[in-house]
Amino acid sequence: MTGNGRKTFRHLSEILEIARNQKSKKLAVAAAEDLYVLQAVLYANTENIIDPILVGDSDKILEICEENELDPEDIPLVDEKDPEKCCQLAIELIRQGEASLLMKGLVSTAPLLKAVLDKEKGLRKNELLSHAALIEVPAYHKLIAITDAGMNVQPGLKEKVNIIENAVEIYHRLGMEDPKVAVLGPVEKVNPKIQSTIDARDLKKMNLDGKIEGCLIDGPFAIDNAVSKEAALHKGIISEVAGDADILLAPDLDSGNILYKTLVFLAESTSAAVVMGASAPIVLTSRADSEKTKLMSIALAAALG
Ligand code: COD
Repeated sequence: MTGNGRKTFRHLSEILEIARNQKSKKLAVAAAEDLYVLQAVLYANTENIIDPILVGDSDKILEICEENELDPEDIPLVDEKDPEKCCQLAIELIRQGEASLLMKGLVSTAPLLKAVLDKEKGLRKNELLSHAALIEVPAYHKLIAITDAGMNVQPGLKEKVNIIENAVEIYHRLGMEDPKVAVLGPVEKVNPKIQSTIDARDLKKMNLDGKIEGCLIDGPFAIDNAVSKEAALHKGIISEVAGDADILLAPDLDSGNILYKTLVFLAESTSAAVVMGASAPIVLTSRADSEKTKLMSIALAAALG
C-alpha cells in the first residue's frame, strides 16, 4: 500500500477492507425497488458495511426479494411509490441523522441530484457537489480517480477548483496526503484556443501559489502523459505527476464520462463512484454497472462517510 513514503491503493478490495473494519454506516436508498440495487445493498449489509433503510414501493421491494431469494427481514422499509418523493424522504432521513449515506435506486440521476441540491431541504455542504469515480485499471499501477464524469456539465475554472478539492478529499479521508492531480486536455502545451489547457495552466499556478492545497497539480496533460511515464519521457515532460496521476480532472462531463465508461467497458476496469461535497456521500450507480461496481461504490461511500 505504501510506495516511496506515499500511501497508495492498488485494488478496490483495499477500500472494501477499510469499510469492513469501520462501524457499519446507515444507508438510505431512494426508490429501492430495483433488483440490482437490492442485491448490492443486502450483500453489503451481510458484509457489515452498511445498515440499509429502504425507501420505495414496499410491495415491489418485497416481491423482488421473494422472487430472487433475497432476505429483507429486519431491514427497515419506508413505503413510498413516487420516486421523487422517495428522494426527498431518503434525504430527510439523513437530515434527521437517521442515516449517513444516500444511494440512488430506481430513479433518474437528475431528480435525485436536484433534491440533494434543494437549498432548504437538500444536503448541500460544500460550494459545489461533484462526481468522482475511483477506478481499478489492470494496466495502471494504482487506483485512479476520474472527475467529473457524472454531475457538472461544463465546469469553469472556479468549479474545477471545487471539483479537484472534492476528489482530493476522498484521498485525504482514505489516508493519502498529497494526491497527484493531472489536468487533462488534448495536448501538453497551453493553446489559447483550447480552454482545458488554459484552465490547466491556471490550476497549476493556483496550486503553486498555495490557493489549492493538499495535492500536487500539473497539466495540461494529454491522457497518455498523465498515466504513462514512458509516454511522458518520450515527449520530454519532467513532472512528478506525469505517468503517476492519482486524479484525472476531465475538461467537462462529456469527456469525463466517455473516459470513465471506456475504462470500465473496454479495459476491464472496476469502479467505485460517489458524489462528494454534500453532507453525506452519495452512491450514484447506474443499471449498466456491474454488481461489483455497486458493492465497491457502497464500500467507498461507507469508508468516507
Ligand atoms: N453543486 C452545487 N450546486 C449546484 C450544482 C452543483 N454541482 N449544480 C447546480 N447547482 C445549483 C445552482 O447553482 C443553482 O443554484 C441550483 O443548483 C440549480 O441549478 P441548475 O438549474 O443548473 O441545476 P439543475 O437543478 O437544473 O440541475 C443540476 C443537475 C446536477 C441535475 C444537472 O447539472 C445535471 O443534470 N447534471 C448532469 C447529470 C447527468 O445526467 N449525468 C449523467 C451521467 S450519470
